[in-house]
Amino acid sequence: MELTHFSPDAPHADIVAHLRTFGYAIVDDVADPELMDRLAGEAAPYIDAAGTGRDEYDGRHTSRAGALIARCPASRELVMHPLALGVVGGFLDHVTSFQLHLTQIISIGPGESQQKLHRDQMAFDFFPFPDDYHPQCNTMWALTDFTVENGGTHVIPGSSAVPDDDALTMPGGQVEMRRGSLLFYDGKVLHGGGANRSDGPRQGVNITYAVGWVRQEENQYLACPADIARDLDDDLLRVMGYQEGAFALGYVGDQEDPLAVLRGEHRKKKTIGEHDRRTSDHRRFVDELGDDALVR
Ligand SMILES: O=C(O)CCC(=O)C(=O)O
Ligand SMILES: [Fe+2]
Repeated sequence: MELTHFSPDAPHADIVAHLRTFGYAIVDDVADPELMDRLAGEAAPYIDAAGTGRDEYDGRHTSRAGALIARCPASRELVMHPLALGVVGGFLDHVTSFQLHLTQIISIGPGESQQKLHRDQMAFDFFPFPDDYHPQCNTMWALTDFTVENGGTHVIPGSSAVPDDDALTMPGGQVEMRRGSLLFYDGKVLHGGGANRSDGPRQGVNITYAVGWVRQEENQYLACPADIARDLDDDLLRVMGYQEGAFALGYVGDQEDPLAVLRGEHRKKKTIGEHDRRTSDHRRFVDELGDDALVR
C-alpha cells in the first residue's frame, strides 16, 4: 500500500497526529545532502569495521555501527534536528523528559532477506505497556535512498494497538524515500527492514528516543567517553541523558546534577515536583523549537 509523505515544512502537529494514528510518518528531504555526505564520510570506517549480524534479526548481511555521537560529529546534528526533536517531543508529551535511546547506522547489504516484523518496545523486557502509553519514538534518516528493491523499511500502518495475529493480516507498505528524508515510527508499530535485492547497501541512520525513566538501549555514558562528552553542548548532553529523567532519577553522589558533575562542577540537582514537571530545562528547550512542537 501507498504510505503517506509530508513535506519538511508541514506543521509538527500534523506529523505527530499522523504518527499517533498510524504509528509512522515520512517527511521528505529534511536534511541537507551536504550533512548526509559528511556523516557518510565520518561513518564509513565504522560501518566497514562493524561486521555483520549473527542472527536473522540483526541480519547476516547487515552491519550495525553505533556510538555515533562520539564517532561522527555530523550525527549530533541529526540527533538535535529541530524537526526530529519537535515531533518526538510532541509525541512523547506525556513525560517530564525524553532521552536518546540509541544511535545506529543500519547498513543492509545485497542479499539480505526481510527482517522479521516486530515492535521495538519489546526491548523493554517485553513489558506489556498499555496501548496508549508510548515508551519511545524512533527516527530513521535515509543515508542512501530507500527503495523497494534495496530494502526500504516495511511498516504495517495502524498496527500499533492491534494484536499480532490480526495485525499481521493488515496491509503493509514499504518506505521509499530519498536520501536525507526522515521516517518516524513508534515503538509499537509492526515493522522490519526489507530484503535487499539491489547491488548496493541500503543505509539508514536509526536514532531513537525514549521516555526519561527507562534504561537506554545504547549506553550513552560509555558509548561517548566523558572526555568527548565534556565538550558537547548542554542541550545535546541533556538529550543524551545528562539530566534528571524524572523526579529523582539520574542524580550523582550528593544529589548533584549529572551535567555539572561531568564538567567537574558541583551543583545540586533541581527539584522537579509534580507541579512543575513540565518546566525542566530540557522541556523548555524542546517546547521552544516551534509553536507546534508541543501537542497536548
Ligand atoms: O533497517 C530497517 O529498516 C529497520 C530495522 C529495524 O527495525 C530494527 O533493527 O529494529
Ligand atoms: Fe525495529
